[in-house]
Amino acid sequence: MRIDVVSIFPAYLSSLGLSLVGRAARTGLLDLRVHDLRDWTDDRHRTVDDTPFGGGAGMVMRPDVWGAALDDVMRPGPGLPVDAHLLVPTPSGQPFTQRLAERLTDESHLVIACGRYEGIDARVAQHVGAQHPVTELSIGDYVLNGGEAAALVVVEAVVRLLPGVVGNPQSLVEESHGAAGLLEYPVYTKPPVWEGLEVPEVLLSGHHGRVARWRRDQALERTARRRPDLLAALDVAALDRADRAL
Ligand code: 6GU
Repeated sequence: MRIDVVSIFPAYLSSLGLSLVGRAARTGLLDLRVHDLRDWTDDRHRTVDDTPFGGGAGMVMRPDVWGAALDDVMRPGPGLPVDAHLLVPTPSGQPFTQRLAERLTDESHLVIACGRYEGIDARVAQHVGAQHPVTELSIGDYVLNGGEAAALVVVEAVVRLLPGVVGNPQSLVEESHGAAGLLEYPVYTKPPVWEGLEVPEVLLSGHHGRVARWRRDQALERTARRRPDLLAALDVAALDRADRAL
């Protein structure tokens, strides 16, 4: 997969060179490139924003600069995948979920446009949308200063799902927001007593059936307490079938 990120703070994205994403890039599973939006300006001050039509506070990012940047970065070329998909992180986007991350793993080329200030002139998404899929997405119901932190989130969530990136694919199966739709159960390691706190007895029992039943109950209880919205969205018949299998 190829991923291009465009930002006025390319250094913000330098952590993508670390850990699992960095290794995926070094081993060739991922072709990751970060660009400075100001490389597409043509004035001495390298201006990327201007005042909003209609008035109001703050500044809006200029369509001409973003248009030039995205026309270049999204253009199919030698060795470049044909259809790039543009992602625009914004608090007014559709929710970024595990399901969306899974769908994005089917893309061969993602381009992430990180806006700042009050956002990017709306015509940029229209212009790119005439040639490419465009998804405006939000990573949660809170406001950030720009799309960079969201771009880090999206890249990590998508890249860890690519074949060969996570060492043990089984660790992708049981996690929170997996297919079961439940939060993950609590986990423990040695020592069995720490600071007077004991690991639940069932986990030391060696009884796989009881362990599986306990974990399932914990996942259900956690989900009910912390995310009743997730529990309400689950298919009751599917829940029952999964329970009877234990
Ligand atoms: Cl994706 N971008 C910005 N700027 N703020 C956000 C966000 C994204 N998601 C939540 N808040």
